Amino acid sequence: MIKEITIALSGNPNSGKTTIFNNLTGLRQHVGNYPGVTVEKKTGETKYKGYKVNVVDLPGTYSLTAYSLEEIVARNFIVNEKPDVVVDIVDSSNLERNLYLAVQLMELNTPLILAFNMADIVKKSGNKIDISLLSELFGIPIVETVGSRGLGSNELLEAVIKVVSSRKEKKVEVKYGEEVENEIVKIISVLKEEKIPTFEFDVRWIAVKLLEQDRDIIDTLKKTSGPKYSKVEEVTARAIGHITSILRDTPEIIIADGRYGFINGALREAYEEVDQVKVDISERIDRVLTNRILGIPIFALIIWLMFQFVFTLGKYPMGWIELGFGKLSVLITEIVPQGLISSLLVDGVIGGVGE
Ligand SMILES: Nc1nc2c(ncn2[C@@H]2O[C@H](COP(=O)(O)OP(=O)(O)OP(=O)(O)O)[C@@H](O)[C@H]2O)c(=O)[nH]1
Ligand SMILES: [Mg+2]
Repeated sequence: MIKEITIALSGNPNSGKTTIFNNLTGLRQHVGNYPGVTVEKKTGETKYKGYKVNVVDLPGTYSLTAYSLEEIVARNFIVNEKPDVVVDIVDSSNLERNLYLAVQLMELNTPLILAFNMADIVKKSGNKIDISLLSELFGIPIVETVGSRGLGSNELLEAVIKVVSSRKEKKVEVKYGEEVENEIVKIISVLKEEKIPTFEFDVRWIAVKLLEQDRDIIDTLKKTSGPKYSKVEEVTARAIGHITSILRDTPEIIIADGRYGFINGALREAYEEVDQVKVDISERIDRVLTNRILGIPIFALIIWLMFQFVFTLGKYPMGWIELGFGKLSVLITEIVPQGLISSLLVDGVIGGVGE
C-alpha cells in the first residue's frame, strides 16, 4: 500500500515557497481556493521512496497573528487539516525576520522542518550559519536549499520522511519571563477549569493568543463556549492589566520581544556575520573590475602590466642564469679533458639548457 503524506509549505512572502513547490511537484499541480475564502490554494504531488507526498503551498506570511486573511488561512490550515509536516521556507539570507514565523510555527506544536533557502546568497555574503547547532537550539531539523537551482529537494523529502516516521516529540518552548509565564499558567488553569474547548490548538498557545488579544481566537472561543467564556475573559483582562502595569508594555509587545529574544539568543551562538566593511570594499572592487564598459580595457591593462613586469624584471635573473652557465662551461672545460664528453656537456647540455 502506498503511504500518503501531506506537507504544507509556509514561509514569508518571497522566501521561495513557490519555487520549491514547483521543484517538488514538477507540473503535477492544481490551483484552487481555500474553502470559504478567495485566497489561492495551490496543491500538487510527488512520489518519493514509496510515499505519495501531497504538497500544499500556503499563503506567504510574516506572522501567525490574526491581522490578515493570509495569516488566518495559513494557521487554520495547519491546525484543522493537520498536515503531517509543515515545511517552513526560510530566506536564510534574512534570518532574524524569517525565523519569527518559524518560532510561531514551533509554538503551534506542529511537526516542523525548516528549509534554509537562498543558501547561495548566504554563501556569497560570507556569513556563517552553524546549521546543526541552530537545529539543536530550535529542536527542529534544518535543510539547506537553493530553490532557484533546484538544490536540496531530495534532502527536504528525506527529512520529511524522517520526521513522519520518527514522530519524536522534542519540544523547545519559548519562555516569556516570569511575569508573563505566571499569567499564562493562570489562563491555562481557567481554560481547563471551565472546560473551554481548545479544539486542536495547544492550550498554552491559546493562552498566549489570549494575552496577545488575538481577535480570531477570542471570537471562536466566545462562540463555542458561550457564558463560560466570561470567566476566561475576566482572568485574561486581569492578566493583561497586571503585565502592562508591571512591565509598562502590552503583553502583545512583550511576547513579540520574547520571540525575538529567543531568536537572537540562538543566532548569537550559531550565526556569524562577516565584517561588512570588508564585503563592501571587495564588492566595490568587483563592481569596477566586472563593469560592462571598463571591464575589458582593465583586463587588457592588467595583462599588459604582467608582460611588462615579466620582461623587465625577468632581465635580471636571465642575466644571472647566463652568467652562471658561462662559468659552469668554463669550469667543465677545465676539469673534463677535451673530447666527446666535454663537448656533449658544454655544447649540448649546458648550451641547450642555458640558451
Ligand atoms: N538566489 C536565490 N533566489 C531564489 C532562491 N529560491 C527562490 N529564489 C528566487 O526568489 C524569488 C521569489 O521566489 P518565489 O518562489 O516566488 O517566492 P514565494 O515565497 O513563492 O513568494 P510569494 O508567493 O510572493 O510569497 C524568485 O525570483 C526566485 O527565483 C534561492 O535559493 N536563491
Ligand atoms: Mg508564491
